[in-house]
Amino acid sequence: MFMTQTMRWFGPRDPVRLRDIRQAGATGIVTALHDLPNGAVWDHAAIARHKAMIVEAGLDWRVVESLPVDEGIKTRSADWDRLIDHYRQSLTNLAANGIDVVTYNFMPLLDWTRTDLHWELPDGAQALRFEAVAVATYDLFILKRPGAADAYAAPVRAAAEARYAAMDDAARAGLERTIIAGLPGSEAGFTSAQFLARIDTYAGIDAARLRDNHVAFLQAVCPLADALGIRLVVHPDDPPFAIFGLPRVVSTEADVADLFARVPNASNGLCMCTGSFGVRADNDLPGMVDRLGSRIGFLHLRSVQREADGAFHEAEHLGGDAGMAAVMAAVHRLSVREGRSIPMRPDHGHRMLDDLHRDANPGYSLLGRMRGLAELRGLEHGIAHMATLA
Ligand code: CS2
Ligand code: MN
Repeated sequence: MFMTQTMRWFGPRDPVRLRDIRQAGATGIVTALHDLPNGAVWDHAAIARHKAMIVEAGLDWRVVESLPVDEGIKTRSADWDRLIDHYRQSLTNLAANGIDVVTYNFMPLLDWTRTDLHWELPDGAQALRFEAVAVATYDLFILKRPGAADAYAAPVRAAAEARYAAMDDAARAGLERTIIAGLPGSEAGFTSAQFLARIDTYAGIDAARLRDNHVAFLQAVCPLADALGIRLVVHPDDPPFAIFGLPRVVSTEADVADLFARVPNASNGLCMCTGSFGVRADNDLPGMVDRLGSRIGFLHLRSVQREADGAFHEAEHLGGDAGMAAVMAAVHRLSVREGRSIPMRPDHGHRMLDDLHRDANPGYSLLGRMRGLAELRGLEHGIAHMATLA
């Protein structure tokens, strides 16, 4: 039983076309109704139209990524009931269209965050990179968040100060854009003034409160998802630690194990992202696949290379720190054990070859993802074959 190979598609405006994805060897599509604002109901007809384009191209809409959880749900604001009702209606309409894996995340305000979208590798390809000093530079000197100084050790503050002084206005604006303007697939962008105001909405919400709010959300939607046969899979925090003083509560194996203990419903599942979890050396990725197995409804396979001082960049899929062969062996064991073809995507890829001269969403150019998918597919086939000889 092999994984179901998919790629993410951002809809008709994505420079990568459905036909390209099909030629890359994927059979499934991961997508969302990207034009709708957070909190809106995904109506049946709009889902059906989106699906028809995919089917027309010979592909299958396998996974939703993401059905965004509105900030009002994360903060338990006054319109919580209405927003939950919208979420439930969207799930119902997705199920009616035959879609049964729905990804979401529970990160306050910011979805995935990087500080450099075009970091040049020795071979001339470009990778996404995260640098803690760049975050501190933005936080302390551009955002000027009250209390930010307490969040950084003295050497990081000093490095950030020197960094800021050496940047011209364009470089400062570029850093701001990269951090808060919203990456592809993230749900909203901000200006710094808006971001500061939104950070305030989390003033009384520490990690314990955010966990409670996450549990309340799941308790409100999982019984319906169970009945619809939908797996709701949470994507881990990226990066997997608190930034800008905002709590993050889906960063470790213990975090997700706690979530499954508190909300045991079958629909409460995980998007196992080896890139996001893999930023932390204390996350044992193959062990997580073994132990969380039946909860895993979707796989994001990619690898990061950890660097000094809390920085990391996205490595080749079989390189970096993930230890992809051991992860894949665990995935293979899981799919054999459960007789299940788990949907996967190569997550991000390097910008390389002709894609260096073409527009694409950062992380989502075609050729780097095609390379990653091909390597992962080959690895799985090799592991499956060796298992038959053992
Ligand atoms: C990111 C995230 O993993 C990723 O590629 O693009 O935007 C991810 O899709 C969301 O956090 C899932 O809700
Ligand atoms: Mn991911």
